[in-house]
Amino acid sequence: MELYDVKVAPNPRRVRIFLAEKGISVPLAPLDLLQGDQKTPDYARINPFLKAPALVLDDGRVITESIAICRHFEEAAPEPPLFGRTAAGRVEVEMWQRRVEFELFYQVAQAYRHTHPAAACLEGRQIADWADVCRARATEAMARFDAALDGREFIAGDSFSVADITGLVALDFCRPARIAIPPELTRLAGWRERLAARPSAKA
Ligand SMILES: N[C@@H](CCC(=O)N[C@@H](CS)C(=O)NCC(=O)O)C(=O)O
Repeated sequence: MELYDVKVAPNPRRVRIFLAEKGISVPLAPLDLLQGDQKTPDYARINPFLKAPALVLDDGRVITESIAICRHFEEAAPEPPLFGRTAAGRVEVEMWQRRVEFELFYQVAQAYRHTHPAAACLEGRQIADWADVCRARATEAMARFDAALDGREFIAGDSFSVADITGLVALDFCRPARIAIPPELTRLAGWRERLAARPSAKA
């Protein structure tokens, strides 16, 4: 088994944090996106969508998409459950995972990709106006997550989940995306601090 990984990129980090929470160790195959490792013919055979991470299993199957890779490890090692323990819990985690991914993480990533000089080689054409739209959407979403965190330790309820992992990665990526976290969103800031304090955050 081998996990194609990028040390500085947020999607591969989601998988590394997930693995750290599960206590699973997987050999990593590092890619350098700025050198174009994801666009080589060899990597295109692994992931035709030219993105990282990608997990190659011992039987040759390939899993891409961070959440699908996390799901693979959840099925292989159910404890601790990071996709919810009960039926209702799994529904709740799915809902929040998708909300965090599309309302926050995607917006932050797009703002980064359309403004940061280092991302020019990834995006081809950077559109500053689109980055502004995404920044505004990310900031609006932050206020909604802040409200949702009222009385909650974790975004999907009482237990840490994959939705929290996506949230931490998204909030940490605000820095290179040049998105400020509004200081009045104290519940959001507290959530981030709690997640960042977990040993897995260093993965
Ligand atoms: N939906 C995919 C997104 C993967 C993705 O966008 N990965 C980025 C790194 S965070 C990448 O490989 N970018 C390379 C490129 O855009 O050329 C997932 O969840 O894994």
